[in-house]
Amino acid sequence: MKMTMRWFGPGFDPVTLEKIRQVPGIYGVITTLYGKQPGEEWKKDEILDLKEKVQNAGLVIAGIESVNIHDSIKTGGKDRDKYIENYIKTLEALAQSDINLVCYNFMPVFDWTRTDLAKVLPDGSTTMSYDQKIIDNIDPAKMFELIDSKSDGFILPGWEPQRMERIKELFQMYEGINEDALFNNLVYFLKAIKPVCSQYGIKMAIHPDDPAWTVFGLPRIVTNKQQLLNIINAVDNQYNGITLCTGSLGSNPQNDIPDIIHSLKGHIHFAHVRNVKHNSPGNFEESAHLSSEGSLNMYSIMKALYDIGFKGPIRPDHGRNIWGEVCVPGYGLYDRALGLSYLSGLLEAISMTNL
Ligand code: DNO
Repeated sequence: MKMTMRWFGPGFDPVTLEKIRQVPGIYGVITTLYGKQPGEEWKKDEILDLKEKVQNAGLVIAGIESVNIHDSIKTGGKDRDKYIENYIKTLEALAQSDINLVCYNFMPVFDWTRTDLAKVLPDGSTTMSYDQKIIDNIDPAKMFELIDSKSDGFILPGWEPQRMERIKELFQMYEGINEDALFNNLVYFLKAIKPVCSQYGIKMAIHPDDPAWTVFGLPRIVTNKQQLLNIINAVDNQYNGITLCTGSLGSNPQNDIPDIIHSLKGHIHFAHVRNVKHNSPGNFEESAHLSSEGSLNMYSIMKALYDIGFKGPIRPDHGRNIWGEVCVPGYGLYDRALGLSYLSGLLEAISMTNL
């Protein structure tokens, strides 16, 4: 497995590449052109420029998170082919820059959703949390204001202000789109990009919906083992894979993550490994990575990844905010570095006892 950390890129991330480089065991970063809007084409020179910055810091780009999908593709809108064409050009430009892993999601309107970005924990650190009762009683536009007001001025992935200005219009686009329609639109997209992925060996890794259930009445199609298998089986090709995100899938206690890992063997292209603490049904928070701190058994998760022979990029995910760091919520250096070291330790112990 290749240990990586997410980096939002110059001008967006207060964590520098130089600092990431000093995390022991680090292989590379997972990054993106953060300023790009969904549907916009990425040019090769912009990608190469980003790549050079990463290489100059002694790291590599291990994958892109994310190339976001335009809502017209998700809703099967009349101009979806135009946006798919742009997506294909972007994939070509990435492959021609030797980048062949792309994480994306197919969540309607919002990316991941939290109701508090800075819940205070007993040790004085803060973390992101989710409470379904708040979602059930808030208008989505108000939800954005709440998130935005607590983001310390940083732009959160999927909650970009330009996008949220259009929230009413976005909700209208999804009127009449049920789970079947959303799924068919995903399959249409995957079939359309299949030739370019096959030609260049590009691995597409769909990210699970977070939380792993319906929010604001919007359809969700990536929340459990069966839905993940449906996606893999619909377009069976090596390029069509998943991002195994333990925190997203783990938001639902019904999801048995080691079982999902074994069932998806050969289709996991990328892994986000973090813990989550279930407080009550529909209420959870993002704990520190250790098994003892949350509800997931992190040893079993790492062991399952090891046992299926997963060799791809893996990264710690959302961390708590500790030691007064000023950072993108969930993406400070300190707690993620602790998480990475912990995951590396688990992996070292697992591989040594399996020699
Ligand atoms: C949250 C992330 C997601 C993820 C996208 C992938 O912090 O895990 O924003 O990057 O859903 O497209």
